[in-house]
Amino acid sequence: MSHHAALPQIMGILNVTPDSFSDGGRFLAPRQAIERALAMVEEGADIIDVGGESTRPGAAGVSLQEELDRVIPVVEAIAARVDALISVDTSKPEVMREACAAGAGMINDVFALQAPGALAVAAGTKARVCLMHMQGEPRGMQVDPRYDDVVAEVRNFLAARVAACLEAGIPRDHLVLDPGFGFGKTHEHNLALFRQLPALVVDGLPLLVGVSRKSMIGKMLGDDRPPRERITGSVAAALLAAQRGARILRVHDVGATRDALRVLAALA
Ligand code: 7PJ
Repeated sequence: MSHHAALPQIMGILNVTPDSFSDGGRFLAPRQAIERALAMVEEGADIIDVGGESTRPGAAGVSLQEELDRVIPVVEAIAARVDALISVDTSKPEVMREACAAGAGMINDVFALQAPGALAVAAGTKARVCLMHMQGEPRGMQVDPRYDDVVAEVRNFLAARVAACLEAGIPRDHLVLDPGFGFGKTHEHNLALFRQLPALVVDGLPLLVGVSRKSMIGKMLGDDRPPRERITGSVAAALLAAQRGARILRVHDVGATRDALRVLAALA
């Protein structure tokens, strides 16, 4: 047993947006969001990722006040009730600061702290930081993504963002890296990144993988079934990511993912 690598942590997705593609609107009210967070912790979530801005392809941005109003009450309420790590999925420095003050211990930023002021705000918290790669911005990112060498380019971007974080004073052991599946990538780009996951590790930093219910899973299943019918495929991909060294799995379906990881741990 002891020679086995530790199982990855499970990050449960808590959308507090009215327009999120996978469970749109269902968890908007704080009370429902809190119930959902408690249920995910019960199912085995180590981290709860609270997001108030949809980053689905084509999504429009949300105002600062709207995002604060969605996210902060939920972070506060969850922090008071569970000891899972609370992550805030945002690109706005003000939301990062307020969420951390309200009890978040992780900043999950699909823009990898590139917004003006984000590096300084993150450095001023004690939070872990997930740096994700995205080509372009959500509104147009899936129009015609192109790379010469997607693995090298994603890795180089992440390495540059690590350097920027260290320069800003964020401790190295707070950093997590993420190739950003589906963010400015074709299906072939996503497959190349997934197959070469270990090549994306920079300085031994942990990788987060988020493929849950995404269109890349839908494509592999050979039809255009809706996100809620991609659960089994998503769990299969999560298992493979775990075997390839992912340290955090960002998922909608916490209980199913936990069961699969337990089987993996027993049989690996
Ligand atoms: C990701 C994310 C991801 C990280 C979203 C969705 C789209 N954050 N936020 N990684 N995806 N770090 O959940 O399908 O892959 S929103």
